[in-house]
Amino acid sequence: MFEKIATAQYIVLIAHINPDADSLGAASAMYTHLMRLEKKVTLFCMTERVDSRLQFLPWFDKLRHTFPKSADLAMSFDCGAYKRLGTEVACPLINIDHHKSNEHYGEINVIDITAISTTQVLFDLFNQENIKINPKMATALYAGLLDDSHGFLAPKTDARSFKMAETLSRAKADIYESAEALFHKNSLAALRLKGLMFAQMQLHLDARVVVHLVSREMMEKSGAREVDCEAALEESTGLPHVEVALMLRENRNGKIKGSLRCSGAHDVEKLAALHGGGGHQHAAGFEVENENLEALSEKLITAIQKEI
Ligand SMILES: [Mn+2]
Repeated sequence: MFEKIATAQYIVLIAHINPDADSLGAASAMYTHLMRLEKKVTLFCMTERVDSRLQFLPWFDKLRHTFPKSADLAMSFDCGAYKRLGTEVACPLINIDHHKSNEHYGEINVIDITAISTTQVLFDLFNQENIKINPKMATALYAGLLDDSHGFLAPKTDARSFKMAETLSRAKADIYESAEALFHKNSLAALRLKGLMFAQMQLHLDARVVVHLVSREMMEKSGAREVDCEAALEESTGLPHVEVALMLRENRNGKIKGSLRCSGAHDVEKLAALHGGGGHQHAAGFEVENENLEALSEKLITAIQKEI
């Protein structure tokens, strides 16, 4: 992989559509490394309205939304499926990821499904190559670790996660700013949406399944952004007895976005895959067309019932 980088002149770093701190953090850390190598680099993401909480990431202001035709190498970060790139990529592509469902669409695929975040895959690669991690890179790598481990609460959190956090802390990652941005700061709109979501939350199958249906009206009434919904979903998994949490949201494009969370031995990735989606065992998502919230919710509750 690093030989490929050495011979490339113009490299595009791709964060997935609706990027999170892991995807954009990994791309940001690589951006710093490539700038040091004096490469021409573009930080690319198809989504134009990127979650503003991610503004603390180094090079956030360098994000571009048009894929440069003249690039001779592309690298994707945290994109399990080719369609998550949001664009066609004609040049050679290096695919760096940690999703079990990764489609291996790259010319080179560096997939470590034991890693808690894509930034952990990249952290290991940097270490193997003795690449020095400066404070900017440390913050970007830490952000992905913190977000994908849900603040070191996810089941996959282990000694390797804390070892990486320690190394990045020593490398002067901005730990406080990452925590503030990703887990503490909240907009009024997001809090209002949460209120609406919890007021209308449904419990099914002896309260083992929690369902949130988020209409366009709720989004507009609260003024919240699509990304704000996930926080309420996460929180509802903390209820005693809840094993699976489902959220269905009407998107601006008329499609319905589904998000699933679960605990224990359950696997929501399988459920998401039934609807063309993907993710991880305990957190997965999908998007469907020509459905309505209630009917889709009933179908999913039946599917969940079979799994739990
Ligand atoms: Mn990830």
